[in-house]
Amino acid sequence: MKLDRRHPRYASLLQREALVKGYESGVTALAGLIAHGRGEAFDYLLGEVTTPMAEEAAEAAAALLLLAEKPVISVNGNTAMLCPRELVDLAETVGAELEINLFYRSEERARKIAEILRKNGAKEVYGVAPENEIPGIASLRKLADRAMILSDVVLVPLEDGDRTEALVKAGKKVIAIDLNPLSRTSQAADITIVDNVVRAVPLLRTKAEKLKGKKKEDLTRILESFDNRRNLEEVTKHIVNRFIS
Ligand code: PTJ
Repeated sequence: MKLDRRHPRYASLLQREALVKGYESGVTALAGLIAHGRGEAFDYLLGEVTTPMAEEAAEAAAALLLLAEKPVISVNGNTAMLCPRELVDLAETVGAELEINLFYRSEERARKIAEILRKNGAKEVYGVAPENEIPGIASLRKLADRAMILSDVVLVPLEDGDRTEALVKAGKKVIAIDLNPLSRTSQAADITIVDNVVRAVPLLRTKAEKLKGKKKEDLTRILESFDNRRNLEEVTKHIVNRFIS
């Protein structure tokens, strides 16, 4: 179907179309479409814009990624369709590895996602045939490649609570991107950017570009002044206020 740019929900329709295409080509899980619908509902409540709270969280996240020694960006079937180029560009800006991690894992899906990332400029992609495990995860999300095992900071866009909690337990700093401020992932992460991945990933890169020349002490100061709990409370209040006003 040809989408009309003047349609008031053009951006949203584009995302839906990308995910439907992803499902038809075996990249996105069927449940990924449902997960996106839940995300859309929260995005609607946020006004489909990046809030000042998300800006603040993205700045802290960019500082953390730049301070990291071995950062990793986790990629699944939704993000591979929604923002592949942006993920690759962000990885390059902050010196992170890209690792595929799937809830509905099959090697074929992982290979297709790796192919998409490579087409978008990734030189190395981890997670196609992972041989290690992160303890404490009931699903196949437990599988981890070398990059994830060695990582100190992990960016998890569209994650489930189990793995977020397990990664924190394994001593990693976790940055989540999740439109639902109440999800277990949002609550368990060290930094949560409550925003749509299609806006949050490029925003993170812009913030990282701006902070790249800063001294370690300045980055640490940005990080230490960020309070995830307070940020999540402010986002939740923002949603409630939009509802009642
Ligand atoms: O590709 P796979 O096999 O790893 O499967 C991926 C899904 C998405 C099915 C899997 O990760 C899953 O079940 O996710 P959940 O537990 O439904 O969580 C998805 C979370 O992401 C929810 O809190 C949604 O609100 C949020 N979300 C959905 N779409 C977006 C989003 N957050 C940011 N941007 C989005 N576009």
